Parts: sequence; C-alpha cells; structure tokens
Amino acid sequence: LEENPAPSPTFDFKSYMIQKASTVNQALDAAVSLKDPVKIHESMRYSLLAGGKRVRPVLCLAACDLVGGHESMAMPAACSIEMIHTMSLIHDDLPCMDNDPLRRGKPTNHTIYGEDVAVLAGDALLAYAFEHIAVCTKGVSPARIVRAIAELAKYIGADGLVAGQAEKDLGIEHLEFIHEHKTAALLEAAVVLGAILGGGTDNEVEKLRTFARCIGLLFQVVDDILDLTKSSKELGKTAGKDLVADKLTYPKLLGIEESKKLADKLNKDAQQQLSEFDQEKAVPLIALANYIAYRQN
Ligand code: GRG
Repeated sequence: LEENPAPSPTFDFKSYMIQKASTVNQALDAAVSLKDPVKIHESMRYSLLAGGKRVRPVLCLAACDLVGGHESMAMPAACSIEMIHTMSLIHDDLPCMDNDPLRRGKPTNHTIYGEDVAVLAGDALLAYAFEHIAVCTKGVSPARIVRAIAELAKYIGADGLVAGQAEKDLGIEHLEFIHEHKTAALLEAAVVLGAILGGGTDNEVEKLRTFARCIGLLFQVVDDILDLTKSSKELGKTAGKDLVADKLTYPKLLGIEESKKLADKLNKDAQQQLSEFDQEKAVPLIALANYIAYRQN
C-alpha cells in the first residue's frame, strides 16, 4: 500500500483534517468545561484534549455534509463520539484491562489521577456524551435525534464496543469479530450518526454504514501491517513474522501479501459505496479512506 493515488488534484486532505480537527477541538473544549467537581472534570479534560487525530468526529461531519446537512447538525454528535472514544481508551488503559502507562505519548489517565478517578471520569464522559447529543443538537427533528442516540447506544453496548473488548482472539472469525466491534463500531457510529443527523435517506444511511464498516476493518488490517513492519525495522530484521507473539494479527493469519490484498479490497469496497453520491461532496470521505489505507504510522 505504498502508492497513494491523489483522489482530487484540488483537494488538500491535510489542510481539511487540520481545519476540521481544530473546529472539533474547540467544540470539545467548550462542551466539557472545568467546573465542580474539579478533579473529575480535570481528569475528563486531560484525556479528551490530549490530542487524538479526531478521525471519528471528522468522519461524522463529512458524512453529514455528504447528505446535504449543515455542520452544526452533527457537531454535538461528533463531539459525543470522541468523548466515548476517549472513555474507552481511559478504561482500556486501566490496570484491570491492558495496564498501559502511556497513551498518545502522555501518561495514562489513571497514572495521573488514580484508578478511582479514571473510572469515574470515563463513566462521566459516557453519560455526558448522550446528554450532549440530546440537549445540544439543533436544527434536527426529534425523531432523527432519538434514532441517532439509539444507534450510538447499540454500537457501544454489549453487542458493540464492549463485546469487542470482552472477546479473546482465537481465529480469523474471532479476529474479524473483535475488530468489527472494537475498531469499526465507533467509526461506523460516527458515519451513521452524521448521515442520520444530516438528513440522509435510509438508503444513504445504509450505504454509508457499509462504507464505514469497510474502513473500520481496513484501519485494523493496516494497523497490523504497520505494527509488523515497525517491529521488524526496530529489531533490524526483514521477517518480523513472530514478533508480536502474544497478539493475533492479519499478517500472522493471512501472511503479509494477502493482508495487503485484503486492505486494497476493503478500500475498494468502501469507495464503491460512495459511487451514487455527489462525487464532489464525496471527496473528503474518499480521501479519508485512502488516508486510512495508505498511512505510514
Ligand atoms: C464503551 C462502555 C464502554 C466501555 C469501553 C475498554 C472498552 C470498553 C473498549 C476498548 C476499545 C478500544 C481500546 C479499542 C481500540 C480502538 C482504537 C483503534 C484506538 C486507536 O484509535 P486512533 O488511532 O487513536 O483513532 P487517537 O489517539 O488518534 O484518537
């Protein structure tokens, strides 16, 4: 996946991402302010404003735009999805889960605020995410807002994100199950919510759901390929096959060449879903899919 075909000579993807991420960061900063109880809010803000790529909120805004919606219709949902992404990372890093000391290059939430506060900050972000969509979404019918909230709850509950975290990796079906739930669920929620809140038809929502599922899996396949090439480079070896011994990955199951073919196919399948939309408006989502496919780290 070394060659990234420029989707449009006039579209500057990097500037687009920087501009959208900065709008999202401002909205997040305003949505979760520092107030009483200060410790919990400080802990929430520490992880929320720690500088993620904001891929999920940008996907949400891009889907809204593609179906003809205004950015303000999807901004609260975009922020809510980033709040949930953040809380899942806070909880994932806890000693009872992955026990990680670092996240986004900074000490993890619990190492700074303690496990008790980190659990509560995660819980508070999860609850507030739903309050934020329900209360702050403007210019969208109540029926669409309720539909968006129901979709989001389903994507993160025991049939979604939580299911992915609870599963152990054993074979290709399990691997796919884990990634569909752990990684694809929130990416999918982001796109589906953007489409619903932006006023998309049922057909448009379903096309975008499939688009998002493909890029969610693509994200993970590419992550596994990058992990492998990174660890083999770090050890100065060319065959990094067994380096990530404790984790099942696509290259381990399929080999590196087949994994790359799978990534190409997922990218193609994803972009196929966009063919019936206004092609000019689809440019950011096409570029996002290519970014996920061809990113180098
Ligand atoms: C949602 C109630 C509830 C609980 C959470 C702990 C847990 C259950 C799930 C963990 C899910 C998890 C850690 C998935 C990994 C997701 C992933 C691909 C993270 C990396 O995403 P990037 O690259 O990260 O977008 P940045 O830092 O840029 O945001």
